[in-house]
Order: sequence, then C-alpha cells, then structure tokens
Amino acid sequence: MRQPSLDTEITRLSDARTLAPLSAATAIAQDLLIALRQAKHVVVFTGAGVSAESGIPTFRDALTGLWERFDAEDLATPNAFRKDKDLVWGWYEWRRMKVLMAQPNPAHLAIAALARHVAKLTVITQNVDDLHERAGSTDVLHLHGSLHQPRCASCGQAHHLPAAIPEEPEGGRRLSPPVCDHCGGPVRPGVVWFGEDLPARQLHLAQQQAQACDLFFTIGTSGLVYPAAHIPVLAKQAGAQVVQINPSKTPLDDVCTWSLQGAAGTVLPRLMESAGFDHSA
Ligand code: BJW
Ligand code: ZN
Repeated sequence: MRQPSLDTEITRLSDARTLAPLSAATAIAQDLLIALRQAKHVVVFTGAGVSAESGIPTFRDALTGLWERFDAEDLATPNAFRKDKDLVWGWYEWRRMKVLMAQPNPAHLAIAALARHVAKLTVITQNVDDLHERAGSTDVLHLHGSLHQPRCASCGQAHHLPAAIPEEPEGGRRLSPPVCDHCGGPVRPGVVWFGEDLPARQLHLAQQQAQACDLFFTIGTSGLVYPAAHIPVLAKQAGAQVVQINPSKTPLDDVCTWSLQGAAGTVLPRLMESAGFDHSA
C-alpha cells in the first residue's frame, strides 16, 4: 500500500532510462534485498549526512552546511591554525560541544543493528563525531580523525580533555588551546585538515575492506573530498555492488547499482524492515 508521507524514491540506476522510480513504500528493489540478505561482507561508508538528523551540520548542504557560514580556509587547514590558534580551537570546541550534546539517530542505530545480520560489517566514516560508536558500532575506521582526540601540534602527544561538556556560544568564540603536558606546545583538534594526509593505517584498511566486500553502502556523503571519495570507486572496481543513500544526487551516482533517494534516518530503517532485519537497539 502507498504511504504518501514517504518521499523516498528508489531507482535501480541501470533501469533508470526505462523505468519510473519506484516509491519505497511500494517496493524496495527486490534484487537489492536479495543482495543484502546474501551479502557476506558489507561495508558502510558514511559522511556528514548520516549525522545531520542528530543535529550535526553537514559541510556543503545549501543553507545549513558549515561552509555556507564559515570559511574552510580560515578554520580547516594547518595554515589557519598557524595563523590564528584561538579562532580555530574555539570553533572546534563549539563543534565538539554540539556532538557531545547530540544523540545517535535511526541511521546510526540501523547501521549498528545491521552488523547483527551479516557475517561481516565494516564501518568507514569521514565523520569526526563518535555517533556510530555511541549507536553500538565497533571498530569504526575514522578517515578524517576525531573531535574527541586532540593532540599536541608540536610533538603529537595525545591530550586528554575534561569529561564535562564545554559551554560554547553558537559559532564558537576565540579560545586559547590547552598546552601539551609533555612539551608545552599548543594542542590542536585531532581532525584531518585540507592538505593533510589521512591516517595511513585507517586509509589502508578502508581501501582493503572496500576491495574485499560484496556490498558497499555510501551514505550521506557528497563524494567530493579525496582520497575518501575514491573508496566507493575501488569497491565497484573490485566487483562490489554499490548502494547510495542520499537525498541529493552526487558524483558517486555513476558507480551505484542502486540509489535510494532520501534521508538516511528514514531509508535505512525501512530497508532493514524490508529485508526482514530487526533494527531495534
Ligand atoms: C544526507 C542527509 C540525510 C544531508 N541523510 N544524507 C583536486 C582533486 C582531488 C583532490 C584535491 C584537489 N584539490 C585538493 C585536493 C585534496 C583535498 C580535496 O579533496 N579537496 C576537494 C574539496 C577538492 N583533500 C585533502 O586535502 C585531503 N588530504 C589529502 O588529499 O592529502 C594529500 C595532499 C597533500 C597536500 C596537498 C594536496 C593533497 C584531506 C581532506 C580532509 C577533509 N577534512 C574535512 C574537515 C574535517 C575536520 C572538520 O570536521 O572540520 O572533512 S572537510 C569535510 O569534508 C570533512 C568531511 O569529512 C569531508 C567530506 O564531507 P561529507 O561528509 O561528504 O559532507 P558534505 O557536507 O560534503 O555532504 C553531505 C552529504 O550528505 C550531501 O550529499 C547531502 O545531500 C547529504 N545529506 N542530509 C543522508 N539526512
Ligand atoms: Zn607536545
């Protein structure tokens, strides 16, 4: 039966020229459900869109994305930190506060639940929050670091932040970074800025897992930032079928077998239900 409230559309891209998109309420593509039920190794690759429904802003969405309001050049490069440490540290403390106040949403929970239904599931995220872990996913590969693991900018020693949630104004404020216990250098956010290498081990494992899986989900990412954006392509080239979940089109459309247009927090639970998988916490 049709449920008009669901605006999700599911299109098998190979059929897109000849078939109108099917409403998700009418039918989730049967061949996708079969692929999901039969998959031996599933990789879930996520971007900021997965945390959007937890109230964490994405980067590039029109009106709501961080880069609409803030200049990445001033905040998310090594040069920005060299130039104005207080501006950068204060902005990231505001971001960290937002994450600490947020809760995992149905998309994070469905991904964690999916691990109970497939022989092997690997989560690869570009996100710097810990919402996958708080939803119950384990061994998450973080390609762009973490807001929760700051380190010394001089000697690299990990810095432990107080457990309390910081109280920061909307958009952040100028705030001096803590100093390193070991060498007295400035502490920096533990994220990967533009022009910096991704953590080598995490990137290597992510590429390896992508090339070993049979079903690869790319969820809530614009697919614009490299080298992460190449990972779905590697999966496809190695023979995996690729599923995209995103309300918008992305450059990754071309590598996808199925594109599920909609919010991850709606589409993923529906997909789980259609496959007969329990997705309660
Ligand atoms: C929903 C939804 C819902 C909404 N449900 N979906 C030219 C060619 C190739 C590469 C380069 C190039 N020029 C420069 C580069 C390199 C550069 C790069 O890729 N730049 C591009 C922008 C062009 N890459 C790098 O610099 C990387 N390092 C590197 O390459 O090292 C080698 C090197 C060294 C020296 C010189 C050059 C190269 C490092 C990249 C680090 C990225 N860092 C950031 C910030 C992290 C810290 C922080 O949080 O502040 O990582 S940038 C930002 O983008 C963040 C994200 O992880 C990353 C990806 O964004 P994501 O997750 O895709 O978010 P959005 O906002 O883009 O998209 C959200 C999506 O969700 C949208 O599609 C929505 O539709 C969707 N959505 N709601 C499902 N409810
Ligand atoms: Zn140090």
